Amino acid sequence: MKGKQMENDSNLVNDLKRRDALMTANENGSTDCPRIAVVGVGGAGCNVISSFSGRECQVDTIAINTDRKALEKTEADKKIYICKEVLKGEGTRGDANLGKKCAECHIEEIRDALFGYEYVFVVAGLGGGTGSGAMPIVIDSAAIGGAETSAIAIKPFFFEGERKELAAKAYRRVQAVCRNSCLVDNNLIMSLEEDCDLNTAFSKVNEGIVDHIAEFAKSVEINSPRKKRISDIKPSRTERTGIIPLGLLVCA
Ligand SMILES: Nc1nc2c(ncn2[C@@H]2O[C@H](COP(=O)(O)OP(=O)(O)OP(=O)(O)O)[C@@H](O)[C@H]2O)c(=O)[nH]1
Ligand SMILES: [Mg+2]
Repeated sequence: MKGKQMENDSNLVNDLKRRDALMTANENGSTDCPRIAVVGVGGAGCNVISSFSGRECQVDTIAINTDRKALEKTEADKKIYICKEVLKGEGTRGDANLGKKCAECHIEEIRDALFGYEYVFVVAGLGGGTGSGAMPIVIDSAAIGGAETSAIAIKPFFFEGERKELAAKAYRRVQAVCRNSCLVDNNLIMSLEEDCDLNTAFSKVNEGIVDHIAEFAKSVEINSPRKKRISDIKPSRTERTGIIPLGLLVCA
């Protein structure tokens, strides 16, 4: 009981420290505009984050992974390696419990990175271990820091076997912590694009996600300081330009 009390006290002290840091930032005038972060979790999430590189988009990108090499290759404003105490840097090899444990071990680092954002998008591929296990923890951390959160979860291909069931379970855990969640189905790209190899399919889906978030960031910039809601931008299904609109890839 005493231990629990000490843990609560220490969480409170950390929250107060974060709030102080945020107020100092505000006094310096550095957070005038609503701040948006996009967090990629696991391999697919980090690939989406790299796809922001070179795009005119007013967001901070944060990559979180248990796979050291994949994280090194990711292009992001901030990287959080969540494997130090639990694994050896090679990912979880499909174990969502390990993915969850890794995120919990680094919860303070994740909360600090997400504190003070108005909007946080969390993106991950489901069916593996890191994204499936860590995504709900990351969403929760962003919400604790005061952000409105949106989850963009990627559903694996039909041919990926048991990953489909793991992904379905993981998505239920995501929905339990995030009202604004959508499931982007990798399979749908195959019905829209003929002769699409795996890497092309991945990058088209990833670009669709980047476009969707960029559209939101732009509308926040235009409407600022009037408060926008993430739920105002439903993935659109109508237009079809060079890149596939996210709405065409979202399943129920
Ligand atoms: N759209 C898209 N989907 C991807 C990409 N990479 C992987 N996926 C999908 O995401 C699912 C999860 O894979 P990863 O993200 O690599 O898994 P992880 O979260 O890193 O998990 P572990 O490596 O097992 O710890 C896969 O089954 C693929 O269907 C990508 O770049 N784009
Ligand atoms: Mg991985």
